[in-house]
Amino acid sequence: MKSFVWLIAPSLLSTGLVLSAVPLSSVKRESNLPTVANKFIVEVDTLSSIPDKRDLSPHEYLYEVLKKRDVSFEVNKEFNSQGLFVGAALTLTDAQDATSLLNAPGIKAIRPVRKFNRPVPVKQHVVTGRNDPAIPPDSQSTHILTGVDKLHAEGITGKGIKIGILDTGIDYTHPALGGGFGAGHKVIGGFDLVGDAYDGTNTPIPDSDPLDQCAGHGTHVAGIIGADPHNDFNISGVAYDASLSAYRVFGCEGFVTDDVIVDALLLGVKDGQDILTLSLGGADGWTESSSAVVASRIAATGKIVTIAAGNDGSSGSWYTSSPGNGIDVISVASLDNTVIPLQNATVGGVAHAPITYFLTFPLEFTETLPIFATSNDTTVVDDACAPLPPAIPDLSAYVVIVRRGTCTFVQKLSNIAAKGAKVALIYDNGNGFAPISVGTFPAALIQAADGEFLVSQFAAGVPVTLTFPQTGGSTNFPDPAGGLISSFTSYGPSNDFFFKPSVAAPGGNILSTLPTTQGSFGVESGTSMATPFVAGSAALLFSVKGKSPSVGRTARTLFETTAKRVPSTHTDGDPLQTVTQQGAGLINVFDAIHTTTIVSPGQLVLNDTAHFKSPQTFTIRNTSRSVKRYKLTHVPAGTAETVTPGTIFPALGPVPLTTAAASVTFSQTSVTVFPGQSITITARFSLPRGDASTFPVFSGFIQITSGSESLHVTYLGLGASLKNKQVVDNTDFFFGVPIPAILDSIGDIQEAPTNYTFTGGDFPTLLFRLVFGTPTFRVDVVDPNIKLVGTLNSRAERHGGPFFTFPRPHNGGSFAQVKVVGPLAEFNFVPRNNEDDNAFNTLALQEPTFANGTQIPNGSYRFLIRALRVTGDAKKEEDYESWLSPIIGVTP
Ligand SMILES: *[C@@H]1O[C@H](CO)[C@@H](O)[C@H](O)[C@H]1NC(C)=O
Ligand SMILES: *[C@@H]1O[C@H](CO)[C@@H](O)[C@H](O)[C@H]1NC(C)=O
Ligand SMILES: *[C@@H]1O[C@H](CO)[C@@H](O)[C@H](O)[C@H]1NC(C)=O
Ligand SMILES: *[C@@H]1O[C@H](CO)[C@@H](O)[C@H](O)[C@H]1NC(C)=O
Ligand SMILES: *[C@@H]1O[C@H](CO)[C@@H](O)[C@H](O)[C@H]1NC(C)=O
Ligand SMILES: *[C@@H]1O[C@H](CO)[C@@H](O)[C@H](O)[C@H]1NC(C)=O
Ligand SMILES: *[C@@H]1O[C@H](CO)[C@@H](O)[C@H](O)[C@H]1NC(C)=O
Ligand SMILES: CC(=O)N[C@H]1CO[C@H](CO)[C@@H](O)[C@@H]1O
Repeated sequence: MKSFVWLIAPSLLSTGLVLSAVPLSSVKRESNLPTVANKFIVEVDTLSSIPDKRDLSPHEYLYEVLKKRDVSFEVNKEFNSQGLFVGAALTLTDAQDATSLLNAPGIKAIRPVRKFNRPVPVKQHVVTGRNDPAIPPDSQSTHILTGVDKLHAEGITGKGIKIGILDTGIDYTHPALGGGFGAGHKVIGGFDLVGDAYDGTNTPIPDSDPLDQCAGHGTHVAGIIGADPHNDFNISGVAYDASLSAYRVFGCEGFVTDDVIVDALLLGVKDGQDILTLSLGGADGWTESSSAVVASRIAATGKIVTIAAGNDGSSGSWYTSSPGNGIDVISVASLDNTVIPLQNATVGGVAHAPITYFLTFPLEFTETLPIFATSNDTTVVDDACAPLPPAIPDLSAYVVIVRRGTCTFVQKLSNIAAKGAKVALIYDNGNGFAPISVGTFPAALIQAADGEFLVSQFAAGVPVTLTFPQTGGSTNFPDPAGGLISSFTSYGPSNDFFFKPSVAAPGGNILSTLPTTQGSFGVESGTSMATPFVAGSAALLFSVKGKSPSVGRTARTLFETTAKRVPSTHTDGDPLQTVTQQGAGLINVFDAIHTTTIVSPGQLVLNDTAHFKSPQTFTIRNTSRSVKRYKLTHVPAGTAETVTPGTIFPALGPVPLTTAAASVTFSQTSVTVFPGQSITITARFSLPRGDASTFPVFSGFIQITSGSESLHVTYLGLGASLKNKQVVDNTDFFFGVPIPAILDSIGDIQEAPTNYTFTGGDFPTLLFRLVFGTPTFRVDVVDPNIKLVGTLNSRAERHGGPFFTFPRPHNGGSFAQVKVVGPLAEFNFVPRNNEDDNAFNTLALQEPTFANGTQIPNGSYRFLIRALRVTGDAKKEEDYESWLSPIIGVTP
């Protein structure tokens, strides 16, 4: 969605920090954090070390611990996958009770349950139900880009490999997806973990049938992996002989929670899937959600786990999605296809080449119709924005030609429809050739030059006609952004500097299967589409090298080291795209499978200046039968200025790049490696010059070439210290008034001491924004006269709880020396906010209770908020940013 906004309104987004965008009155006085209140996933350690408990099952032990502590709880789900994850999803009556588990022996971790939105394709052209056998082999272009076509030519199609898809299910009735379910079919199994009615807030109602006919997303994903060739649309999946299983984790609407994803992941492992693929997630920046941790552990056992990097590119850096942030998983970026499958109209009455219009399937008009231009002036800016004058005739027998601009497409089309028009083409005014939103009226965008040609012919009185061929009109339109990283791809790295995304695959403008109830085929864009491409590629790898854990564990390195570098633009001399968006580059599956040089590791993480890790080493292994001589060169990528100069705000995407590069020296710049031999190279890095206040992430490649063979190791570092990055927004930029702030009973900023009765809507709400992720965000109730100066703006002067996580005790250190009356809430690994769909956080204290549910005694207080900076020490007060609220009286 966001990249769509970007297409329409670049001027709004590129300056980004223009507006005090959000009126305070739009802030709802309720809590809006992205987790489920009172739900936790508790992980139980091995019990062998706990005396007297060896005979209990881990779950019996957990419940015994809870009962002993008088915790009232309900079990939502038990997980019992030895070596991967043992524990349970619980709902606690009182969230604060979770703290009582913290120090219990055998309890390994307690994590809040996160929500993940349903994957929304960035753009989608839904099919009208037409079958056009002449649609060219679209997926072929993506296969050619990545060497998959050559593997298919060698007969490598993924036979014998099992892939589990966690998504909205699969429409296995689709003829290109095998037409059936169960043994002997393409879709061999799976499970519906949730049922149609599940929306993320209600109880899942599982059943054994993962059919996808209401959503469609999983069916598109499945076709990218597994569509059988020789279908009407001449597309094929990357690994079309692999066996698929559908784990349905979304209902027809809404979102999914972590506990369901963990359950589906473990079920996939139990069913013996070789590969698990997840085209889902939520912007995060941290590696710590339950599903990210479990997905990473599964990958570490030698299965291949591919997960979308996210579609939040317009929000800038440090914002890749979870569970794709899971440390050992392959997080997938999207590359725009080189072509977009579009339609041609035929021109009559004058000799002229066909005119391409921006639709995947033809406009449903079989007649040849003359054209009518609503204006003869091709520079008019507001063509057809006003009702058409009486002089204009009935338009029902024409193809109406209108210029883009000033008002919405729908408004123009309503005006021409009022004159009886039945079909229209809108010509571009320089905004860009792209899909447009036309409501239900049959219309499409054409390019400016084509529109100008048609209008000039019309004005000259030439009787030009247009025909929309119902078959044979489709064309592979060269995408101007084709071969570049899709602008919607989320930028990494993670806040704790893990290398995300890992690699890129084609994900922009991908033709694949849709449910038979939705037209059977369609074009979609998103990292959701790139992810199954890598899953299919992994199946090709397993089918050639054998599906051993060692192949699985080294797959990411192999894909990364054989990937192809992607530029930031098609302009010569512009830098390569930052590794924070392209990862190690576009996968080349042919090279990954056939290389006779093995380079490892694939990623060198230099970390920040305070933890700078140089030198780094890597090895080159020659697995061919001949002696090879390798040359090493440094190929820098663009340095991402992740923070807008002079501000504390993340730079919005496309993130500005500079050419300030790190320099690298090698222990050897050319080496001879005999068959069977490996050699280790040391690389010493020095930081690029640059303004540390822009938190520049520099990156690039160490290229290793031998003859025509070329591999690379990809590096990533930060020219600043993460601990210097401010996390809490203390500006007035967003709301026109400085934040953090307390909103009073009518939603105004509280300035003076105020008493709250906590009845009839009279309660305080904390409003804050994070401009960077924080490992710990904490709110305490303190004495109004506390001697503490907040590091952020100081002023002269639960349904509140329980919230999604729980305040941990902090023993020792200067943090613990700040005297508090009691904690209100603590949140761990909080993602930063962005500028649109996740713009700020609110915490409504509807009841005057501490985090543990106990009443706050009548009296005067202040709220103290503290946010730990990344890499800060949780025990050190000086590593937190803090803010003291005005005086809040509790006078119920
Ligand atoms: C389908 O693809 C094959 C191979 O790419 C090509 O030879 C054939 O002409 C295509 N068929 C159609 C109907 O486009
Ligand atoms: C579609 O039209 C374009 C522009 O005139 C032309 O280059 C292309 O060859 C046409 N494609 C087909 C399949 O006719
Ligand atoms: C545009 O040109 C056509 C053909 O010359 C003419 O019939 C028509 O009146 C013109 N429209 C306007 C608004 O001038
Ligand atoms: C970067 O350094 C910090 C601080 O030592 C550490 O917590 C983090 O794990 C490091 N990141 C990586 C990817 O090694
Ligand atoms: C708040 O209530 C306290 C105790 O009833 C009272 O002393 C104080 O004046 C009140 N403050 C305001 C601002 O109303
Ligand atoms: C709840 O928390 C408050 C503030 O820390 C504390 O004073 C109180 O004793 C706690 N209540 C219980 C039942 O633990
Ligand atoms: C707090 O004040 C309310 C109303 O003034 C009173 O009813 C209540 O008993 C008081 N509670 C305590 C614990 O003092
Ligand atoms: C260490 C290693 O992988 N050596 C390989 C190098 O190439 C020879 C010849 O193909 C292999 O036999 C070795 O296994």
